[in-house]
Amino acid sequence: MAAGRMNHAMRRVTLTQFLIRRQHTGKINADLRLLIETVARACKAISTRVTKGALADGHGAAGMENVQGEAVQKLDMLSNEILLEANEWGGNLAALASEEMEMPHPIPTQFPKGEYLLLFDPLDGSSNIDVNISVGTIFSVLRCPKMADGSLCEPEESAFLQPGRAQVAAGFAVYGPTTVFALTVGDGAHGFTLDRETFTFVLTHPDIRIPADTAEFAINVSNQRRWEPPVKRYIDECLAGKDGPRGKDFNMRWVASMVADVFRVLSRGGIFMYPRDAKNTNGRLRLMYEANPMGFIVEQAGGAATDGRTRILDLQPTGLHQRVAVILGSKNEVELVTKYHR
Ligand code: AFP
Repeated sequence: MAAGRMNHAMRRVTLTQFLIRRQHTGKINADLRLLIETVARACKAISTRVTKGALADGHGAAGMENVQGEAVQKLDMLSNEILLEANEWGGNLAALASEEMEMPHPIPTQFPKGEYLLLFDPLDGSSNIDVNISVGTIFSVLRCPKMADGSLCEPEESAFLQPGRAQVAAGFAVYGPTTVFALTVGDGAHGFTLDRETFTFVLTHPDIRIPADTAEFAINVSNQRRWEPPVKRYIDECLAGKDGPRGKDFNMRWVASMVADVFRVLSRGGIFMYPRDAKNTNGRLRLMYEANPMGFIVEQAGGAATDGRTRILDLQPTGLHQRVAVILGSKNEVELVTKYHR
């Protein structure tokens, strides 16, 4: 080995190298590789703005509401703009959809269109921005349906309403003490940490595996009085600890940023729950750009994701912004909660 050169095994793998390898093996094509790299580059730009915090004019409300009727944070809108501007000219998308936009965003006529549909929550966990708690970006990639003659269908809302199992790629960035980009293209789940010296994403969490069992649950307990019986039973048993039916003590975490809670589950196991309840009768989280991408990456890491009764990825969407109950993480725990629902 030439003096001073790291051997191949020691050299760090960048996101680009990771994606080029999968293009060479035919797992992904050039358009999908470009799409993922473009989303990752947009996440770096968002990370830079999030890290500036109150030093830039990024904090506080933007003085408007989004389709969910939620007060939009300035960073929400900025993150949405960053993702739109990064992705609309590449020639690989038929349209984009975002939590921040009621209808799909068509590709401007001056740009070529491609076969993919990109959906995202540009800044998830917005209520945590001003208090310096991790937030993130979640994305999902579908193929645009085609007509009988092979031409792309009009990329209106109905083109997006595909079950999560149709996703070709999904992932998220979590802007925390480090910025991590978690990704699946259908052959496992992998994490990349942003090296701020070279400003490149480096593979740090190859082939993530979620332990099938856990002693850690994540739920917003302030909703307890509104939960359905199966959820009440499951959490009560966790709280009963080693003297109860589970025979072991449980720990609790709730960051109120799905990206942070899910990355913890990917990293050390756990069960994350935002069930339907008397107030959130369809759950709080959005199916198309939160539950589906998270469900895909969690399943690819050996975990499970249901709405309490049905596999998330098998749900047939009826609306771009529809909400859904989410129970995901360590397979054996998710199966126990799902059994209680049955
Ligand atoms: P915001 O983006 O409005 O902060 O909501 C974040 C979120 O969609 C998800 O990231 C969290 O898991 C969940 O909502 C937190 O909900 P609660 O604030 O009800 O705990």
